[in-house]
Amino acid sequence: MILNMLPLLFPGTLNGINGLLAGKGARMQPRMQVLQGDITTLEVDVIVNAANSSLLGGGGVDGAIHRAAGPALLDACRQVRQQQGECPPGHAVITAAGNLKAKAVIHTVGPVWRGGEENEARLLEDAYRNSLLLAEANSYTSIAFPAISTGVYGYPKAAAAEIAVNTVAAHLIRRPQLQQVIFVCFDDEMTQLYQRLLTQHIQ
Ligand code: AR6
Repeated sequence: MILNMLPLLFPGTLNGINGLLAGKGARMQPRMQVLQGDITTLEVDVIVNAANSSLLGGGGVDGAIHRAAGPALLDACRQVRQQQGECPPGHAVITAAGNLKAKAVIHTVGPVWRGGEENEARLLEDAYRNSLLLAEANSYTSIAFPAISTGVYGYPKAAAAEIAVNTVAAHLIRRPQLQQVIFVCFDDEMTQLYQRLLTQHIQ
């Protein structure tokens, strides 16, 4: 269940405003939004899974997505594994979504936090960017992200949120296809971090 909806503008610069709004005139909507709740309940084209390289499930949001999607999702992940092997950090793959309301699941692997000197920031950016590109390549227009790497993988929350917002904003300004990108936060702390980041960019 979505606990709280906090749509926020993130124009960045004046030139960026048109790049970060969907629709025209009075109907313009922010293309980036923050929601607090369970990502598995969302009715968007794509939900992103914070997976591990095996693609065969795990705990956290990965476990929740597999539970909600049912065994068809694991079967689909196994097929991807057979075809292309493990998914390295920063990469992304797409599958059908089983019983979820979403049409597809993009499984991306964030970096394990090892103190910040092991290319973690670049890998986290890659995870967001490759997920966006894969959604576009499959003609989808809406996508929801969890806060990749900020649970079991231990990435500091504030730094991860900044990378998430900056990477998505830079992408959307250049590319018109994705009309809605939702950052789904599971707890109050993460929600406030995203809210603050988006609000700062409005000023
Ligand atoms: N909806 C939205 N966000 C959620 C949900 C949910 N249902 N459940 C948890 N979160 P994590 P990681 C948030 O640990 O750090 C798995 O075992 C959570 O509060 O799921 O990338 C994989 O198989 C946190 O902010 O992912 C990998 O082995 C965020 O999702 C490993 O964990 C990510 O936490 C990946 O670790």
